Formats: sequence, structure tokens, C-alpha cells
Amino acid sequence: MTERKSTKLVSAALALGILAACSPVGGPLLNPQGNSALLQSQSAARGSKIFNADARPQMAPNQVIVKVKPGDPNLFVQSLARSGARVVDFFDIDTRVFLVESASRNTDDLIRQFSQDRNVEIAQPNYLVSLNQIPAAPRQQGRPNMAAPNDPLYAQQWHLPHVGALDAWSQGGQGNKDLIVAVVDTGVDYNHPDLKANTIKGKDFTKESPDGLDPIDGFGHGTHVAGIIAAVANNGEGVAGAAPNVKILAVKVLSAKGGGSLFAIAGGIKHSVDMGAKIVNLSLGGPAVTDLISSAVGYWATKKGALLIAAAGNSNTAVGTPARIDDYYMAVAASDQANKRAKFSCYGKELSVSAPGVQIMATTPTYKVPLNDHGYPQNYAFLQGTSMATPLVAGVAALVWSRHPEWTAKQVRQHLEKTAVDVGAPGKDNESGFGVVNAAAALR
Ligand SMILES: [Ca+2]
Ligand SMILES: [Ca+2]
Repeated sequence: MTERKSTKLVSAALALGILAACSPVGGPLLNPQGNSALLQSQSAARGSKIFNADARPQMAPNQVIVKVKPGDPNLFVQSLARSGARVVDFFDIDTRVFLVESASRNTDDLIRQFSQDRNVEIAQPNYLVSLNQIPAAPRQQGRPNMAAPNDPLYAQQWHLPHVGALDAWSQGGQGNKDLIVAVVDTGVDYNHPDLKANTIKGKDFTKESPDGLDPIDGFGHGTHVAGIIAAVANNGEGVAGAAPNVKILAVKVLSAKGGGSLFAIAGGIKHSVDMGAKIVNLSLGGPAVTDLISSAVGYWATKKGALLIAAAGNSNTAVGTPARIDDYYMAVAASDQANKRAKFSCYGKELSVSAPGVQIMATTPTYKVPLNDHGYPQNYAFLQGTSMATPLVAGVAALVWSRHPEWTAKQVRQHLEKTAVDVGAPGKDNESGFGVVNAAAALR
């Protein structure tokens, strides 16, 4: 308790110190307008790199994430003032971590400087992260399923019967309406007729909305992810989610261009858990890098009892960040109709499980979004990527947790791994993890 209290005091003192240090440069620190300008400039810099699977990590220009050493934080604030950089945000899980920005100096320069600062423990770039969905030509196909719900597009959702969803639903129900799964993504079209009843509004960490509070989907990706988890079933409309009775918490961390920074994502994860989410879906990632902030928030959320499920990545390389931090994130690979690793899916020893991620039919926004410019229709579309495999695992995890509310996140994860269908090389392998997730086996 006393430690907590003293941390709070240090934090308050530090905040005051920063305000004082920064007032000559440009007014109060954490005002939303200031942040808004910052994050918009990141979007502009990202340009058309949304689907770029290039291995070189992109980073927020002129920014670094700094962790200061324990002790008097004012020493850091003073050296910061001398450097002409300023703190633009802080990380409320770890009071020694700050997002620092310079108007004139680039990231490499800042890293060099802070690495030599005796008050600094670690300095790293604020890497940019993108959504893990890749374009695929839309396709119309499917066969009727006699036991299917009445959703007209259910017949095109091959992934549901493939993982035994109908069997699971008849054994264990369609999920607990009080269980919250956060979709930390581009936002969600919370007015979509197939999502509205199940969606709760969280916050917008991209600051695209004027008040920073509206998590409406500005790209189209998060709405698809949300539908895979919990589109309303048996309502005579559209598609069915894997756990159609649970709640979606819409949290926006990726901009209308499909990118965001690790700092914004960490904020979104923290917010999700604070809002009561048991499962956090992260259909996003960047190239494999060491990252203190994803580790810190992962550690914190795991201690709080949440299960973080993250896309392995679509670059056909090593598992990306944050999914590769396997102590705190459950990494999901994408598989195809033959249970083979999708050719784009990342692979490696960090994989937990695989799930169908090729030609997945689900919800898209009911209004025009950038996704439509890539040839995907409004309302419902096929998309593919580890972005689509991840929410299917989140949905099955939600079914399991609804059935066994007393289980810990670790128990839910281990149960999904134990009941996955072993494919490829016997036992756990680098192509599929423990195998392809199976709802029927998990609910049996
Ligand atoms: Ca439906
Ligand atoms: Ca295997």
C-alpha cells in the first residue's frame, strides 16, 4: 500500500515537473488537441503502407519511448528541457515510461541521446503497427447447412463448421452476455444491424474523433473482426459470430489508414481491461522487435486476469510484435481449408494455435470506408489474414470461458491448446502451434 502511495506521489510530482518544463514550448501536455495533431501527423507519414509486409519496422517520426531509472524523475525532466524535446504522453501502468517527441530531431538522433543519458534505463522507437489482413479477391461460394442458423450468409462462413461451432453451440450455448471481448482495432461500426445489439462503445486512442471518445470504424477492419467474434446469430440478417451472445467492446487504436503506434495500442489494452474485458483481441502487429511497452502492458493485463490474443502476422516470416511476447500474448497463425498454414501467415515457436484465416465472411461497415476502395463491399465481405484467424480463436475462448467462468486466463489458453486439432508435424510445431482451434472439442 505504501509503495502504491509513494508511486502516485512520484507520478504527480513528475506530471507537475513536465508541465513546468514544457510550458515555454506549447501549453498543457496531455490536452487532447495536442495529441490529436501528433497522431494525425503519424497517419500522414504512413501514407499507403497499410498492406506493406516489408520487414523494416516503421516508426513514429521524431518520437521515442523512454523508461527513466528509479529515483528523482526531475533529473530526466531537466535534461529533456535542455534537449528541446518534450513529453507528449505517459504510460499510466508504469510511471517511469514516457512518450517523448522533438520538433526538430529524428528518432535515431533521440535514441542516441537518451541511450547516453544517465537518467534513462531504456529508449526505444515508438514503432508503428498495422492491421494483419491482406487483400483477397471477393468470392461467392458456399453450400447450405441443414443445421445452420437462419443468417443468410452463414452458408458462406466455412470457418464455423470447420471448427465445430454448431456442435459447440448445442453443447455449451453461444456465450455469456456478460462476457466482454475487446476489439482493439480500427474501431467498430456499432450501428451495424448484425453488431448493434452486442457492441459496447470504448474509447478512441487515434484521436480521430474530436473528443477522442468515438470508436466508430474509420477503415473497415475492426468491424470485420467484431463480426467474426460476436455477430448476432439467428436474426435473419447477415452472418453469425463464433460466440454470438457475448459483448464486443469497441476500442479504436488504428487510424483510417490502418496503422497506429505501440504506445496507442498499449493505451487501448489498458482501457479494455479497465472496462472489464476478459479477452482482448489484437488483430494487428509489426515486424519482430524488442518492445518494452507491449511487455509492460501485457504483464499488467495478464496479472489482472485478462487473456490477450494476437495475430502472428502476414509477412510469411517470424511471429511479429506484440504476438511474439508469448508469456503475455497468445499468438495465432492462419490456416486454410486443408488445415495447412496459409501462405502469408507468420510462423515460429511462439505460436499458440492456428485458426481458419482464408476467405472469411463477416461484417463490414454500412457506410463507405477505405476498405471499399480495395474492392470489398459494404455490409458484408470476405477478408483474409491472421487478423481473421485471431478473432475466431477469441470467439472460441469466449465460449469456453462462458462455460467455465471460474477458470483463469491461463486455463482457458491451455484448454484451447490441448483441444486443438493436431496438424502437420506431430505435436506442437512451428507452422501451427498446438494445432487448429476446435470449438466442439473445447466445449465437450
Ligand atoms: Ca446475423
Ligand atoms: Ca502438429
